[in-house]
Amino acid sequence: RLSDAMEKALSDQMNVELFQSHIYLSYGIWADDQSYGGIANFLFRHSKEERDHAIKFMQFILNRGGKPNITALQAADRDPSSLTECFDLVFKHEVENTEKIYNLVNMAFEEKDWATWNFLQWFVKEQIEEETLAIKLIDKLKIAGGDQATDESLYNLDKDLGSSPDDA
Ligand code: OFO
Repeated sequence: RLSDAMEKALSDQMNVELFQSHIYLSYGIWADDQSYGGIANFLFRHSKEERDHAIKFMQFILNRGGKPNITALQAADRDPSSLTECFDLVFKHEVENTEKIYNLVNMAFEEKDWATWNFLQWFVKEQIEEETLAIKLIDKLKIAGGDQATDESLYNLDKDLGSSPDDA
């Protein structure tokens, strides 16, 4: 069974994942409103992934006899001022989340809670992929010309992100 401290920490992380989902949703709304329909689509897809992460935490806590607790969600950040800022913020949020996952791994290790430690390894791997993906986004935008990109290169980037699978 989970320790009380671990149950609370995993439940908190479930809420963090819901917040991540919230953030991607808000950036997606911003992008769509700026007429970047493809980028919005990418961000909306990712918002769903973050919700799935929350559900994984929820399910794990339930399976181990605990009870997760849904807390109030913090409001999403203000809108980004540019695509560059939007992608930089995506990266920043992922890095912060990685740190939270590492703290949990450390806690599982200290408690010798190997079931939780093993469960968290999926997230360790996932965070590597998500940070790589965020770096790729930043690079793609740089290649397109960053905030000085022409309409044509932004059009192509938008089209590319609208259809490419998240691990592309
Ligand atoms: Fe993008 O993070 Fe969930 O884990």
